[in-house]
Amino acid sequence: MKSEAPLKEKKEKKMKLSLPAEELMHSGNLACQGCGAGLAMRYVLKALGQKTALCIPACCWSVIDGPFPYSTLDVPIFHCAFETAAASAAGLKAGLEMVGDTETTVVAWAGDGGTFDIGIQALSGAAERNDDILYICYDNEAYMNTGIQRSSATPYGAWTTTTPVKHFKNRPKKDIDAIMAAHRIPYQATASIGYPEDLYKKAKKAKDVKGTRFLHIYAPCPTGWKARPEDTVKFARMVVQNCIFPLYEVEFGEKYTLNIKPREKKPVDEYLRLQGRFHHLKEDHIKIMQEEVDRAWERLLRRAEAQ
Ligand SMILES: Cc1ncc(C[n+]2csc(CCOP(=O)(O)OP(=O)(O)O)c2C)c(N)n1
Ligand code: SF4
Ligand SMILES: [Mg+2]
Repeated sequence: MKSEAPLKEKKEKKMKLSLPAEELMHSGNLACQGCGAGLAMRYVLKALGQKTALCIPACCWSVIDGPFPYSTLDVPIFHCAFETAAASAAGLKAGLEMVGDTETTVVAWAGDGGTFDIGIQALSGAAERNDDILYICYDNEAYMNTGIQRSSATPYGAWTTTTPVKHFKNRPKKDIDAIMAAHRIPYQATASIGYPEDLYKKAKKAKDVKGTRFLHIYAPCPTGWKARPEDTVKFARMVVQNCIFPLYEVEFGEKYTLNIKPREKKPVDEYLRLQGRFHHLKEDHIKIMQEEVDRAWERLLRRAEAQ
């Protein structure tokens, strides 16, 4: 019995996050059980605070928020057309400045489909002009809101309704972070809902930078991944430990900082095994995925260590 008390204490200590208690996102929202996108918004708003305005294009989040006049968020939202998140945010920021508001953080909040594919032209334009916006992509690796279609963020091997098992996706995920780095914007980072403190820190840092900032947040979707809702946070930690989704920052497209270097790099197998979208994969496919992850990880290490 003696050893149980310290063990319990240790467990509770481990679970305690150092994020502010104030919530700008409330219960009663329409996210599915275990939705990573919900957690992403909750953590980001803790960092950005009340003086925030969101531009949200068509995506799960335009539904999660609730039907007008209800809203789960305590900040204003402009629901914009799918391809216009960055342009709408840039316009909103310019408009606010015209009326003397220089403080509000204007955020374009879009899914991977709205970022990697459909909104990439507006995003590239805003980044090239260095418009003063914070662009946040919550990445659930498919077009979820319309029923799980493949996007260019969908990883190799994944099942979606447009990449059925016999024709699973045979192209790798697009490297949006490299594309953004090529724009030499002042600040960009990857983050995961499995590491809330790291995510919070990056959102806070991004808030205070002037110019275009880009946050790419890994946000599992149990519904679209055919996975258990209770595994959402587990996946979001696994991808950092197996280097599928490393956490790093880039300043001006040049200075790479690696935030978490796993002590022991885990293989990708277990992560794949827990998700129905990968159940059809054979050993050879997993080998291809592992090799791709290894190559990308080595590339990132070289960039970060070259500083
Ligand atoms: C121009 C246009 N094309 C297609 C749609 C239909 N549509 C609405 S949401 C959505 C999926 C969005 O996917 P993503 O950006 O990844 O966000 P998620 O739903 O995964 O959160 C699609 C295809 C639309 N609203 N407008
Ligand atoms: S479909 Fe996925 S991303 Fe959309 S609300 Fe449900 S869990 Fe969240
Ligand atoms: Mg998506």
